[in-house]
Amino acid sequence: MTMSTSEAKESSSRVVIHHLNSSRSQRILWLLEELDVPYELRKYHRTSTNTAPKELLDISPLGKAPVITDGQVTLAESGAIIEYLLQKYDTEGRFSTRPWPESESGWLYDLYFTHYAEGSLQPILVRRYIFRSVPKRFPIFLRPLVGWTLGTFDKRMNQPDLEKHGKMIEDHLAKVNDWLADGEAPTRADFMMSFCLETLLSRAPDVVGPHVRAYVERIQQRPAYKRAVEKGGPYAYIVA
Ligand SMILES: N[C@@H](CCC(=O)N[C@@H](CS)C(=O)NCC(=O)O)C(=O)O
Repeated sequence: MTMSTSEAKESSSRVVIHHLNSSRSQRILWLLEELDVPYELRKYHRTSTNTAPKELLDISPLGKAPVITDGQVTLAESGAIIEYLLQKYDTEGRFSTRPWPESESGWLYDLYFTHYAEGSLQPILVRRYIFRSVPKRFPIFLRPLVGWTLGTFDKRMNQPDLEKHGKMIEDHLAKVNDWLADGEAPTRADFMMSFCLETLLSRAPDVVGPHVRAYVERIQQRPAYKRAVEKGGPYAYIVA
């Protein structure tokens, strides 16, 4: 799956991003545009059931997006990809926080939100998506019953969680400058959280406060982000 860092640094490769429409790989496209490194974009389209096409299984064993290749490196998992690209290509540290303990709070915010994105927030959003989409897979006469049952679970399980998460992120964004780590440029936490907050806006707009909305708009207004959308193709989570 991977190779050693020294081998990776030595290879004079070109990054290939395997991009699935309206997916987490938008994060990676945005980062690549910000980094301004040459890359090759390979596009994949979701199937009629919204899953990834089988071709992605030829790239990595789980068949999910995003995946990158860079010389002999093949790497999946958006958090890992973001760390890898920053480590290798952000040589001036434009998208890094100052390290601990020089910048105690920014570093900790960056650490926290980087892991929180896929570890805590996105699973609830996926759960909500599943609860809402599963009824459509049932025979038409069963849909109202399944829809009502899952809707009840969604209200009891997901809604209270989403309200707490929405408030926590809103409170955080209200006290920092433009970016989660309180710096002047986005950091890995912002690249990770971008997709989560775009999907939060789409799936739970009632829990989204004004700072979160402004933050998503700020991301989507960035020239690099706009280029990423232009190149990546239609993206379901544009708000700005
Ligand atoms: N935690 C992984 C999640 C990867 C993932 O589930 N990707 C979705 C796209 S947002 C996917 O490939 N879905 C299609 C499928 O499951 O078939 C990451 O952050 O990269």
